Amino acid sequence: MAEHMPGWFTEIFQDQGTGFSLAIDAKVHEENSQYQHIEIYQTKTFGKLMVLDGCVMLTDRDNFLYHEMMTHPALFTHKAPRDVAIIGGGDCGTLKEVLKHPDIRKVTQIELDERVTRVAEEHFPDLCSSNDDSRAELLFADGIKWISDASPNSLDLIIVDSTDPVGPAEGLFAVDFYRNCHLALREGGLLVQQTESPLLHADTIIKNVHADMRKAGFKTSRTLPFPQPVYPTGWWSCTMASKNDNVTFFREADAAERSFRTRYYNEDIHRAALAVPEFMKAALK
Ligand code: AAT
Repeated sequence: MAEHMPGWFTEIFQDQGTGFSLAIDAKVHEENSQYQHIEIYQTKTFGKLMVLDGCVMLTDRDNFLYHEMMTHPALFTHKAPRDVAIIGGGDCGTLKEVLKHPDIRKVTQIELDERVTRVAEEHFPDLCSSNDDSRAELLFADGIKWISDASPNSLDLIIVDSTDPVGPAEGLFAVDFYRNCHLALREGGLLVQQTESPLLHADTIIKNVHADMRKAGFKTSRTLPFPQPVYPTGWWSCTMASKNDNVTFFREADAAERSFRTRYYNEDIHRAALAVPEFMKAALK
């Protein structure tokens, strides 16, 4: 949903009876790509804002919360991650966080819409600052198809940094997709996916994601909540599943001694994010 009051960008969540607004200075870019309507705004207090089909994707100010939680918990849960695939994530913020881990050998990003990446390169240069890393490969294709063609036992971690489960991202929230991920992962492999708002979606999307991941053969799964002020309810989640290990154990000492800077993630945040609120326990029973 577009602007309502002059000088403000507002996203209305019609079904939930809520909305989120940011004061803006100007719309600095707008285009219709082959796949979606892309807008960039200069906000007054959150830096730049990217909007796809009327839905907030990210801002300069708070994207570190999401991108750090989509990456570091999984990377410190896996015993020795080397080869990573990111599905979606065209703004390259997830890619940048993964590449902070020195032992990563290769990261393949499969984004549907090349224009998202090109626009991010121009307006979010900081997020794209690792795109030239020799370990990164940027592909522009449908992640659902890509994973169905991936070699078995070729990946340690798959990160699904996609839009909401409608349109092109719908098939990323499906048991067939998870089966293909399971096949592409090596022993000890992990899948992590953005899974919407715990408050709004525990009984629906999140519950189904767990059931479908288990159906596809994943042994354990856990939803980690984290704050994300610009997404509906301001409270978001990722769900992590393991091919054969317990996702609630992680390399705590390595997380504590990490060789790179983070702004949200640390070993205490990781431990805290593994705690399951009572209503989530009830929803996932
Ligand atoms: N890093 C936070 C931003 C995103 S954008 C998600 C990306 O997923 C978009 O660029 C979109 O083009 C891409 N995408 C959607 N479907 C597919 C697909 N099938 N294959 C590959 N890429 C895809 C996440 C925002 C979360 C929104 C929360 N409300």
